[in-house]
Amino acid sequence: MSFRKDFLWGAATASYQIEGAAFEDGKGLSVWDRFSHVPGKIMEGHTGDVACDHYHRYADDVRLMKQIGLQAYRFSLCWPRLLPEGKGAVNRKGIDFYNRLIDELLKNGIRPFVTLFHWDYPAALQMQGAWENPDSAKWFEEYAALCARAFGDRVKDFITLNEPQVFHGHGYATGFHAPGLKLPDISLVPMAHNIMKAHGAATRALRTLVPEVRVGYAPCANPCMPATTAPEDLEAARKAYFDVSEEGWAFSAAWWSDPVMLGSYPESGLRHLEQHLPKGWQEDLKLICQPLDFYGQNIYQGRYYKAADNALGYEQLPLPVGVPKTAIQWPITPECLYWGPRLLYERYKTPIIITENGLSAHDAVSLDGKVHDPNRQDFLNRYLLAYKKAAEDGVDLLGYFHWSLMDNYEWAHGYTERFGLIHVDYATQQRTLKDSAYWYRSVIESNGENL
Ligand code: IFM
Repeated sequence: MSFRKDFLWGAATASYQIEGAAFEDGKGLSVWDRFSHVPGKIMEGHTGDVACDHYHRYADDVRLMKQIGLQAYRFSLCWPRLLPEGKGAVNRKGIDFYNRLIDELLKNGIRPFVTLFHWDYPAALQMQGAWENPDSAKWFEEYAALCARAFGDRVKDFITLNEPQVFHGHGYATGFHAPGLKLPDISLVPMAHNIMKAHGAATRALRTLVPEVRVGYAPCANPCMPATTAPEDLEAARKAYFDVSEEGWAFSAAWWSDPVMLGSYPESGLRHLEQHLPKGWQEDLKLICQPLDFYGQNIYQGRYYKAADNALGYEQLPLPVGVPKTAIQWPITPECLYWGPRLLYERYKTPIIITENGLSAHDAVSLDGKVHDPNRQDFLNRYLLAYKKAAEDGVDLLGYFHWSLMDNYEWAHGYTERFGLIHVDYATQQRTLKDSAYWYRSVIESNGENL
């Protein structure tokens, strides 16, 4: 067995990273509109005010997607573009923009996958405590219902949240991302709980309002991989992947997925964190754990583990000296696209879609006018081979979304990292398909047989 016949090949983006038009057509402010303007927060002081100007160039961008042969396109909606205050009055021009984009995609035979939230939280709701507010799940549910009513006649694939670990962890614990706060666990734990309630409430709304909807969730967490083929090392990797420690809980896999997928918090985490959960948290698990059609997962890198004679029963191995790295310094570990899906499928028993995977490189347009990125092609080839092996070993894989369709605003790194299949010259907004985009097209055409 290889990739299934109806396997979906796509690429992904997110609103703040590409849209621009930050202050146009009635859009409200997001926490990123504010944070990116705070001196010292973002490399070289870059902001997403203009980004890739996709808001105005969406039709050209869909043409490029078509040229790459994409079957699906994953993008996110900017919540305050639709609801400038986060709730209440709707911005018609925001709805119109996404309608134009969705129609253009469908006209070109590209299936839209809509992410409701990829980090550009309404600034107006931030002023009311954001995810710490007990009403936050209700606000998100109302927003999801608006999106369902506006787009659900044509969009059937929805993802509730992108990488809750990162917008919660970097937004509210390390302060590296918007809104830039550093809160203690007594605030962070109930906030994470509310975020998962929001996921559940939005899923319920989508199911009620969109006939034949398919709903997924897109968390992340670096897979733990066994260092050898010994069964005890496999068990060590499994345990390391799903254990939740007191220090590492906010970026862990299981704290953010067990409640959503299994309807329970992992015991290893409860030992340290139950004290901070809101009263009646057990009751909320019913709302949090809604049936899902697919389990999305963003995977870029993994770490090796072996069995150890210590309290945990495992230990992490250092990566080899000189391990290849991407421009952003993430190690290249292709096997994570085998072990991640395999161990997640074993635990959650839900079909998997890789909702993000890719690499940053410091790509440039060469004298011949092309963008030569053999490193991206090699990275993709290796990772996709590992992913294919997971399919061959029985993991139910529905699709793959490359991160990203085009170079874009890499959050605190500004425009200094390039993750795209399409090169963007930010001064002129000129797009150039990279060599890897043409190669990805051949992967799509052969459904991965040319890997
Ligand atoms: O650019 C981000 C994306 O927004 C979320 N996942 C990781 C990508 C690369 O850092």
